[in-house]
Order: sequence, then structure tokens, then C-alpha cells
Amino acid sequence: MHYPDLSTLNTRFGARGRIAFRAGENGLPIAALAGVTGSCEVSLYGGHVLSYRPAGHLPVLFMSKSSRFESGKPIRGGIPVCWPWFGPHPTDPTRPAHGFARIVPWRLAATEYTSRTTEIRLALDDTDPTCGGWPYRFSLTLRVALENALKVELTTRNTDTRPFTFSEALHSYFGVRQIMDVTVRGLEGTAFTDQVTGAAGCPQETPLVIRQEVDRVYADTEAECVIDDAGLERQIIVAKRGSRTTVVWNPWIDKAQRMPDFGDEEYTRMVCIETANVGANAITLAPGESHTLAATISADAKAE
Ligand code: TA6
Repeated sequence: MHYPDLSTLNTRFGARGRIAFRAGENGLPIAALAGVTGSCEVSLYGGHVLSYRPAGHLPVLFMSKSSRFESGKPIRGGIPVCWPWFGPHPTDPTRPAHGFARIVPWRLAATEYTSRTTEIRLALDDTDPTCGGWPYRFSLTLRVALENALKVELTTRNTDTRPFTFSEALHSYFGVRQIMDVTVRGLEGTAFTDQVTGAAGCPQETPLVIRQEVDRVYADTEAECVIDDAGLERQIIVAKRGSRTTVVWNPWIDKAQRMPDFGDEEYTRMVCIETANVGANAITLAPGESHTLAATISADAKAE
């Protein structure tokens, strides 16, 4: 895995007190962004937002204490980029789950900052040697911006001569104090496919509480989701643009114990609210067309 050296990154793209590059575990380069509205860290490996802390709040994203930071393996927490397929590869079980974008190095394209905003843009395209095995020309840009919220935008451009279809997700892991004290609002009235039982068209009539393994794909929804965390007396708001699917996941006890990169008890401290386009909401781009999937993440003191 080859990355530019950190001194070059800091010289060309750093900014004192705002943008700095450091070596993470196993030497993976990490960009640390800071500004008046908060701070975040982004790994060039996987184009992966590792952490986000709004000013005046506790960290918003969950990261497993057992996560790997190894070439070729996904990072267990933060915001994995699932692209160009979500879940298992549609036909080839030997291909990595959730696509290859989250397990390859991304290139640093640009950094920018103003008095109130700090952003980084990463790039990946079919000329990157690690992106083999997908038969289309493409370019991806990931924009991560610290504004009054954390904005994460994944833009796909079809640079091929043929149309292609892809599915995608910003697979965001959110930190909570205790899952038993959490309610997820915003999906009421939206039917879901239950990935645990295989049942489709399941009604979500009330706000969602989690008392078992939850792996639900809500289709045809553009709704903002709110994680009400009574334990931390805060809400996490997940708004989105360019996304018609929301996935909600908590592995619960048995699956947590089967995951080597996830602590047995960590299911109590996280929930995934994933900003996605999956299944019938997959995206087809004609040559030259592009599409942006965007999540806007913020935290608020709990409304009384
Ligand atoms: O978030 C939904 C899901 O597809 C679950 O089925 C579970 O597999 C999760 O993603 C994590 O997938 P990963 O490949 O990161 O272990």
C-alpha cells in the first residue's frame, strides 16, 4: 500500500491548527480537521471518516476498540464507504462485502478552509490499480466538510462509454450510551425489508427501539432520522440528499460475538443509520453523468 509521505502531505495540504496529517495504526495516513464548529479525522485508506466531534459535544461516531486498520480489511466504525455494491457481491461470493472502495487507498485531491469551514476531498478512479474487477470506467470524489454539521458527500461519475448501475452507502456508525435507552425516529410509515428474516414490506408503525438484531433496509425514503439518546441526553440528526434508502443495523449479542473486529458488548454502544441507495433504489448513470450521495450529521442537546 503506497501513500505520499506525511511531510509532503502536510506541506502541500496542511494548515496550522486546521488541517494536519499523521500516521495512524499500521502507518495509514489520517487527516485531522479542526475548526470552530468541531473536529473530525479521515483516513486516506478507504476514504473513511473515522471520528467526528461537534464543538461542545461528545464524539458522535462509534469506532470499535477491536477494529482492524489493515490493508484489505474494513475499518469497524466511523463511516465506511460502501461502493459499487452494498452487501455481498450480486454474483461473485469471492468479492469483498460492500464493494472495494472502503478497502483501498484513496488519493488526496484538495483541502480548503475558511473562518468557519474546513474540508478535504479524496479521489478514487478506475486507474487506481487496486480497483480491479469492476468492468467500468468511473471516478469517485469524497468530500468531507466540517461546517455547522459534518457533511459527507460521495460523488460517482460515469467516465465510461456505457451506462452502469451501482449501489452505495455511507455506512455510518453512531455512538450511544446504552442501546436500551435509544429511539430512532423518522422512519415511521416506511416499509422495510428485514435482512434477518428475509421478510419484505414490513411496516414501521412507530419510532424504532432496538431489543434484538436489527438489519433493516427502508426503501423509497428521503426522511431525516433522529437518534434520541436518553442516556447522553442528546439527539444525533442524520439528514440526507441523493439517497432513497436508509439502512438501520445493530448486530446484537450473537452476531457481535461472531465478529472478530467488534467487542462482544459493543452492540450496546452503537447503532448504524446508513445513508444509501440499495436494491430498487440503485443508481444507473449514463456515460458522462454523475450522482452525489450526501449525509449531513449533527448533534443537539435532547429536546425536552
Ligand atoms: O449494515 C447492514 C449490513 O449489511 C449488515 O448485514 C452487516 O453485514 C453490516 O452491514 C456490516 O457489514 P461488514 O461487511 O462491514 O461486516
